[in-house]
Amino acid sequence: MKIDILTLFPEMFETFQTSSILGRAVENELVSIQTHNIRDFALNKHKQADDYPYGGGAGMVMMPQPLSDCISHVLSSYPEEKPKVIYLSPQGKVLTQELAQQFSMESSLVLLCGHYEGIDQRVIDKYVDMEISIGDYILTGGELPAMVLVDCVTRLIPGVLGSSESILEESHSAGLLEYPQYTRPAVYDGQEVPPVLLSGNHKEIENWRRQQSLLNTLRKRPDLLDKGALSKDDSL
Ligand code: 4FD
Repeated sequence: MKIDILTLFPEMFETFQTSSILGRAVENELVSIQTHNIRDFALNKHKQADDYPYGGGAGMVMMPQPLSDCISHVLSSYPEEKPKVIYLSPQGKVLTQELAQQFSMESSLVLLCGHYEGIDQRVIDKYVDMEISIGDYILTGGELPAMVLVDCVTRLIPGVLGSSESILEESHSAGLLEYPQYTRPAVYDGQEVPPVLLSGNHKEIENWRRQQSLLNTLRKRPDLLDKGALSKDDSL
């Protein structure tokens, strides 16, 4: 997958795309990330990319010209299938695992990161296919939301996760919270690992984990149980 990110702060994406699982995915060419500095498209001599809002009010608005020219430049590198243009904004549809799954099937994505009070509405009207929010809170810019989207979409691309990080098991517990995890030693600071996990009985372990997932979900996120996560054999 090819991902273009349009931002006033491309440096924020440097460690992000060279670290951890995403760094490895980039290295293995399963994903490529290009950042574009919107300021490079400003024509005025101060390289200004924001201006005061018409009608008055607090804050600044990103000007249409530098952003439009940056988007046109990026889209012109796709002569065939045009990628979805996604604007990260508090007004967007809230990102879910299901949406991330849909995005992971795309061959390319273009992400617009707004700053200040956002971007001129005419750019949204002309170019944006989808507005996405990562939750009901306000940040200083769309860069962190863009990273969240890239991270959760990238890990769904086949080959990005190794077998030990597999997402296969996640479908088993779809819509539920995870069961608790333990690693060595078997006794730590006087606290024991649940004995069933040391039993070697795979059926028993699977049943225990399902029960723990259900209990976790009931206690912490009961709202999820209404959304079709329960199967006919579950009982609490
Ligand atoms: N909840 C989110 C996205 C961006 C953001 C911005 C308009 C402000 C939160 C457009 C206003 C972008 C989110 C930048 N804050 N701040 O996903």
